Formats: sequence, C-alpha cells, structure tokens
Amino acid sequence: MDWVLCLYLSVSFFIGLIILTLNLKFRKSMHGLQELPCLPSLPFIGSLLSLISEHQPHVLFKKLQEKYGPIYSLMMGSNRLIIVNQYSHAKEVLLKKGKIFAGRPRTVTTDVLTRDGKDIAFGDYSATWKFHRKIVHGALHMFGHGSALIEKIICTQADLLCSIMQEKAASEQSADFSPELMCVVTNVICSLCFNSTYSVGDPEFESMLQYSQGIVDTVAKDSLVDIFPWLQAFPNADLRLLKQCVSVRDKLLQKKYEEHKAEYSDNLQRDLIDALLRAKRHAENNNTPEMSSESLGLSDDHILMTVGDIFGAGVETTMTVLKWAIIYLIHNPEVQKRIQEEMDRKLGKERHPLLSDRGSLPYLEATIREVLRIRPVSPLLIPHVALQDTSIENFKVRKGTRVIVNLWSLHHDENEWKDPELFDPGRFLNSEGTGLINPSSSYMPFGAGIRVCLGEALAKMELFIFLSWILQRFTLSSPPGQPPPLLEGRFGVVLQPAKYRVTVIPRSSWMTNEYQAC
Ligand code: STR
Repeated sequence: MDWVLCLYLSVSFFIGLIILTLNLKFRKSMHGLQELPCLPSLPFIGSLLSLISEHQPHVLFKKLQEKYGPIYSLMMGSNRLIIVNQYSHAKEVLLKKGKIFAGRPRTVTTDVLTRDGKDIAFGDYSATWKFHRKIVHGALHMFGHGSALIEKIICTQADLLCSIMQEKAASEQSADFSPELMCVVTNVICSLCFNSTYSVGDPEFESMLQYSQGIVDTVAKDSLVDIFPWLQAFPNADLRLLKQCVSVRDKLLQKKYEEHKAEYSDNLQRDLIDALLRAKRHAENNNTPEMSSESLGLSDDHILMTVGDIFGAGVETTMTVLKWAIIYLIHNPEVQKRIQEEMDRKLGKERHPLLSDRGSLPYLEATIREVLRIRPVSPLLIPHVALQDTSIENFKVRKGTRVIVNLWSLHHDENEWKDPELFDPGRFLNSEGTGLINPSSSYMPFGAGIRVCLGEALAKMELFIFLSWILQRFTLSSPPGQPPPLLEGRFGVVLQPAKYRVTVIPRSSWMTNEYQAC
C-alpha cells in the first residue's frame, strides 16, 4: 500500500504547488497594479472643492492633467470617478475592454427620463439592452445606409429649410434659425420613427421644442441631485422641470405608439415603431424561454424609451452640430468660399447635391469632420461603469467605478493635433487637397466600441445634405455691424452654442429653379 500513499502524496503535492503558483501569480497581477493619482477628497462631499472653477467640466478636466497626468480619479460624493484624457486609455476603455466597461451609472435624472434605465443610451449593459440595440440597429439600417428613402426624406427637408432661408434673404432680415433647424431635423427623425412630419408653428411641434430644451437643460449634467440622490427629498426646481417635460414627451410618444399598435399588420413596415412592434410580436410568438419578450424585457416601456432616445438623440445632436457648423462657417468665410467652389466645379450650378456626391466633395467632408473635432457634441460622452475589477494601463480599477472619457481632451490634445484650437478643415486632407486622411487616431466624435453612437451613419448623411444644400444657394454671415457668434459652448448633455443671428445672402450664380425630387 506504500506506493499508493506515495502516489497520493506526490499528486497532492503537485496539485498544491500548481494552486499556490496560480494564486501567487493572480495576487501578483493585482498587486502589480498602481493606484491612480487622485484629487484631494473630503468625507461626504468628495472632491467637490477641487472642482469649483470658472471653467466648464470638460475644459477643467483637461486642465487638471497638468497636475495629475492624463488619467486620474476623483470622488463625486461617495462615487469614485476616473477621468481619461488620452487616446491610448480611451481605446482600452471603449475598445479593448469594451464589455468590461459597458455599464452605465444610475442617476436620479436619467432614471426619470428613461423609466429607470429602460432605454439604450443610459440603460445598463444586459441581455435586454443587447437585444434592443440589435433591433434598433437593424431598423435604422433598413431605412439608412444607401437607402433612397432616407435620401428623399432628408432632401425634402433641406429644400424646406432653403425656402425659409430664401424668404428671410428676400426680406433682408437676419434670423436665428434654431426653430427652423430643429423643425427639419425633427422631421427627418419623425419620418423615420412615426412616418409623419411637422411644420413650424404646429402646436405639437412647439411643445416638442419646449420639452426638448427643458430636458437638455436638466438631465445628466452631474447636477447635485445626481451626486447626492437624497437631495430629491427637498424641493428642486430643475427636477420638477425635468419631470414636467418628460411627462409631456411621454404623452406624445404614447399617443404615437397607440396609433401604431392599432394599425399594426405583419406585412406593414413603415417606420421604426413598426419595426420594434414586429420584433416584439416575433419574440412573443417564439416559445423558447430565453427568447421570450418578457425574458428579454421587450415591454411597452422599453419600446417607448427606446423611441424617446432615438428621437432625442437624433434631434438634439444633429441640430447642435449644424449650429456649430454655421458658426464656424461665419467665422471662416474662406472655408465657405472653398466649399462653394468645390461644389460649383464638381456638380455644376443646376443640380442639387446627392448622397452619392459625398466622395467627390472632400473639402466639405473635411469641414464636417473638423466641426465635429473642435466642438464635439458630447465632450464627456456618457459615463461608463466598470462591471468587474479591472485595470487601465497598470492602474487598478475597482468594480463599480465610473469612467469618463474626456473627448474634449482627445480632440484638443497638443501632441496629436497641430494648433488644436485652430479651425482648419485642411488637416483632414492630403497634401494635394484631393482626398481625405485620418491625421490622428485621437478622434472619435461618435464614441467607439459596443456603445458607439447608433445614429452615426444617419447623422453624417444629414450633415452632408443640409450643409451642401445651404452652401450651394447661400453665403452666411453675421448681421452687419454685429460681432460673429460666440465660440464658447454651454456644457450639458450636449455642448450647445449660444444663440446667434445669421444673414443669408443668395448666391447669384445659383439658378433658383424648382426643386426636383432626388
Ligand atoms: C435629449 C433630449 C431628449 O428629449 C431626450 C434625450 C435622450 C437621448 C439623449 C439626448 C436627450 C441627448 C443626447 C444624447 C442622447 C443619447 C445619446 C446622445 C445624450 C437627453 C449623446 O450621447 C450625445
């Protein structure tokens, strides 16, 4: 029996040795990691005192790099936050470890907006979330990419915008075009989501204008109530406004949803709601438990919140970029001139630009890219959350830590961009000015990884069509005697420019022939 005992002892010894080595290795890998530099923090209020500043958050976080390096942490109340300011770290968070960092924090304001995270943008990472994203992606794809339908929808709205501009030009009035821009951008999304459109002045549209601004002003701004949730118990004007706006929005969404449900038919797919309803019915008819609509959470609430997201994201973001683009065009008349010359040369003077012209108008494309670089719509993206203990470079990141990718820092990084504060579309062109290039990887206006913007393709189509149509017919400037619009934005869930007025001057070379459907 001795040999049995001997064998037993040696096997146990080797197994023990293996376990010990693995354990040591694991502990070493955790121990090898460093703690991140951290802003001073006090109990209860965290690092709030170090964050009091005249600068807006994205600018302040960029500045704090000088003292703490490109990645550092701070405390917001009791939550640890990591700020990432450099491309290599952003890449690790969004791409290399995208799934680990795919979580979203729950905050009071986003919970009000999204019925406790039942949407895509602010919803936490889960099977339901993945399923939603997949069907919305599919539906957008169906109406998007190269589809003649979407092109027609956008061109019709571009024509409407140009007619309004023409009227203003004829009466020689300068105007704030925000309501008109909002109207045409809303109509594109409305056509996609609800198969309907509005005109400026329509009461439903006017209420939309109001509630959207109310939501943008109050949601996800790291307001105090998001840092200290117990503040909800006290009267709070912002939270009250948000709740009012959300309730107006929800009534409108509910109405559209009920209309679609009543008209639903399996072989009718007019818009996004039809596509979502169809996916829901499909899941309901599918009997496997893991595919049922309940287990995937495809409730009416989820569908409504998803549509609310697409609606809000589609309108606020595109409208904001268009406003920034017009501001930079006013500041840089030579850029307008070069875009117009490029269009005159490539398209002639009697044909409207089409999506298929994108490849032949590189200077316009470069200008759009530069606008998205210099004034990213979402300078801090939406915060991510680490779903398990992990690391960034050799820094420890504990499960539950919030991570903010400071896109502003990436887009204004002096090591990546020459004169980052300078508006220069040429940086996106080759030396002959004939083709587009990627001058730096430190550029991600739509985010990256599994939470990358769902509307990227749609946004690019809209920006191209709207700007090319406007610039083919008009030259934009500030009203005579007035300074050009401010370049400083107002930080919030989107980086909004201040209000400004524009004078539109018709281009004499443009034939005002009737719009021919594209
Ligand atoms: C705008 C206002 C509104 O009515 C609804 C929403 C929900 C989706 C939000 C959107 C907002 C602002 C821009 C967001 C978008 C989701 C993705 C997008 C935050 C608050 C960006 O990441 C820029």
